[in-house]
Amino acid sequence: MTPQPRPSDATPSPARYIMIGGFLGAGKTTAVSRLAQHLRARGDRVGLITNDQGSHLVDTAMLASRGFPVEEIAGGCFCCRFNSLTEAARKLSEATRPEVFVAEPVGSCTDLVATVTYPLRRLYGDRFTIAPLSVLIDPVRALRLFGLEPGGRFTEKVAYIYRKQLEEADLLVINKVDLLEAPRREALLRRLGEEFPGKKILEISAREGTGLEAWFNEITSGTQSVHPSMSVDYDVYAEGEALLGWLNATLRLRSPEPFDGNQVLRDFAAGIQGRLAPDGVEIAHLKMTLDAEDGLGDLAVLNLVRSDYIAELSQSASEPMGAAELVVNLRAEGAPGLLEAAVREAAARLPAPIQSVTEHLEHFRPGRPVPTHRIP
Ligand SMILES: Nc1nc2c(ncn2[C@@H]2O[C@H](COP(=O)(O)OP(=O)(O)O)[C@@H](O)[C@H]2O)c(=O)[nH]1
Ligand SMILES: [Mg+2]
Repeated sequence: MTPQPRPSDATPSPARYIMIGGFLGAGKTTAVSRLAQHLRARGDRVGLITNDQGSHLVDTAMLASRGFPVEEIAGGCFCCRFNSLTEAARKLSEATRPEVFVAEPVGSCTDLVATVTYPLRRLYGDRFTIAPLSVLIDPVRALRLFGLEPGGRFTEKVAYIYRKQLEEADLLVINKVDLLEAPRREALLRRLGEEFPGKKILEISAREGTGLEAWFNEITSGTQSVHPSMSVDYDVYAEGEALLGWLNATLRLRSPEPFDGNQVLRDFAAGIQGRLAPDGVEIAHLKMTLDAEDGLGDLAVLNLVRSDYIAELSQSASEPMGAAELVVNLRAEGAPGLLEAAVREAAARLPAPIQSVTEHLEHFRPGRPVPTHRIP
């Protein structure tokens, strides 16, 4: 008698692959977390894939702390480490067989359709259904980039990458609408409509949860339409990426007297900000966590997404701490050596009796992007 296949032996139906792009600080991780919660609540198994040029990531730790299966691809982008992406999906499949993968690419990457989603479809079309590519927009950053508002901005080659990200989007998703009054919102909508005619534009606040329903519908039910890939000048792209400095550091703080971790984190960010400002270094994203190693294991999380903005504590520690691990992820348009000096000076200025030891510090400029595959 021929054994009947059990349901688990049947060829699994393709998993959905959702990619949420957008420049550094646009709100990708916040949105990924929201989407993952939404999918889990409706009963889907989800697997998250994070990606960065460095290692020791705040994002991965934050998503994992919410109980989601996460694989991190460190040390290079999806497009240049395509096999690591499929390997990450395989590992997640082995562990939890996700029905939906949600991937967050590096915020300084573009050309993701030609180098990631088209190759995925061509090589693994039986395993993945590809959702439309969303590109998240920080509206204040965008208003400045389009010259609609004054304020600190990136130089031309970094702005080239930013525009290319928007150009290849299937869905332009203006995030952080809670920050904008109607006239600024309308000005940005008008400009995006002129620059990218016919493109679908959505408005959300990943933080407050507004507009998410309509967006989630698009990415959980639609599929990416196929059209010729956009043209990209890889010399300009590489030069733009190389203008960005990247720093990841882990410091261990100790104090014989308990200290206010939230204040220490704020002062540390202000120290970095103050040190970089005179050199005209535009901060793209500074993320820090302070993880208490005593007491309740409190965690404080800080974010800063522009040089002239105020650092925000998205999560506060509830008790004073005496020992903690400080993780710093800093991405800015400036020399990596300057970023290092700013972090070291902030550490040297920690108030007595706090002592710090730097356990890990890497700083670099991303190398030239060389995609594993590119489908024109
Ligand atoms: N005001 C506001 N801030 C947001 C929103 N979404 C994300 N942020 C903040 O933007 C900063 C960067 O968010 P993150 O998700 O880490 O961005 P990523 O670099 O694109 O992954 C954090 O301080 C977030 O709390 C939003 O809808 N409104
Ligand atoms: Mg992120």
